[in-house]
Amino acid sequence: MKKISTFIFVTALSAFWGFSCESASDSINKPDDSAPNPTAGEYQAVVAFPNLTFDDPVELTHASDGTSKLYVAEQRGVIRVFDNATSTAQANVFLDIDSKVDAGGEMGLLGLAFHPDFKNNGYFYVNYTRNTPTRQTVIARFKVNSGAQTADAGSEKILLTFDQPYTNHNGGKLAFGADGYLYIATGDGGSGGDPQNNAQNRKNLLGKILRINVIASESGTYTIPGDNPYKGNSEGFREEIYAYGLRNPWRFSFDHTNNNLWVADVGQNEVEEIDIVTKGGNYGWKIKEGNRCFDASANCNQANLIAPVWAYNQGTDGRSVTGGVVYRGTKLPDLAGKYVFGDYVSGKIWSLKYDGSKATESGDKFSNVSTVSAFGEDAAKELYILDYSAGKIYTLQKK
Ligand SMILES: [Ca+2]
Ligand SMILES: [Ca+2]
Repeated sequence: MKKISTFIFVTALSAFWGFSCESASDSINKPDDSAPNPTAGEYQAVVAFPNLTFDDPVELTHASDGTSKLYVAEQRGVIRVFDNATSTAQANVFLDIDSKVDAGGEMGLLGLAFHPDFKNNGYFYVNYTRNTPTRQTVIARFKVNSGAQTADAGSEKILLTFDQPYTNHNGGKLAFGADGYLYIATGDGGSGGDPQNNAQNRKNLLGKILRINVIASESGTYTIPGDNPYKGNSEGFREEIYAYGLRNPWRFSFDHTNNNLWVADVGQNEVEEIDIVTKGGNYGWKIKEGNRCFDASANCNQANLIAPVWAYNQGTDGRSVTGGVVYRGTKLPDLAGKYVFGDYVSGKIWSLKYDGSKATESGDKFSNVSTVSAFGEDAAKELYILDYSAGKIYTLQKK
């Protein structure tokens, strides 16, 4: 077991960050059609599966296949599967690619997404940092064995690879949108301050949200969706790009009700931010960090940059945002339509209301979860919180 130091993870995830330069919020966000202004409540985090402990969990998801199974991705390169019940006694190994994954700091198995038709085709997709060659991100597809209890580690089809100039800022989340396309978060390549200016450079895949159309056949390839913003461009921009100007998008999710794409982008020296990402959008890094110019002495042309819907300064609230989900479950009606997220360093959890252009704090109170690495959902859209260091999965209860 390759235990990864929390310190390294924190340092890497939250390396540096900035704040000032007020800019008008972009108006292209779709209005939220959630329930009207739910009241604030008080919630406590409780361990959802007392008998289960995971090794550096970074993702929890399900396969939309009519079963009650949940899957947790462990950073070392293992996916475990278990029955979604409080009393579940064990989580079996579903896929083990530990031997090809370089896990440490922010590298490792970082994303897992099941094909929307997984029930019939058995395909799922992962994002991992491989060890040969070193510092290379891999987006790959695997297939379940018959019976669907385990995956076939030999079934790998690599869709896409790209080099990582530095070990940190690898993004890593994968998810299918309601459009059926696979969305992929990438970091700016790493180091601090994006020295290669990758996030603003549309000729590479770093510091982006990518969107591809996976081919669910034996070939395991992908095509570019017809309305990707740079499809067919003559400027040499990568056609996989959906949006750009991101530093280290650490977890994104879609609002099930209106498909808004919520992205948490980890700050550099001062500001953590939440974005609602739209096609072709430029989210500012490294011209801006959050709402302020990152390096005011450098060019800070904010034309066409989309401001975050919400941001917070580094300090007591934390210094490394972890993106969450817009709650659409039924057990906690007071949270309906609110975006629940956290900070890895402080363990603080918040909820935001969104009016279509701007998010505001809901006023809900939550107990902290230390080292919150990700939020997940089950088939009923109930919410889970992953504690990286303790390896525990939490859910929320109203006090
Ligand atoms: Ca990197
Ligand atoms: Ca930004």
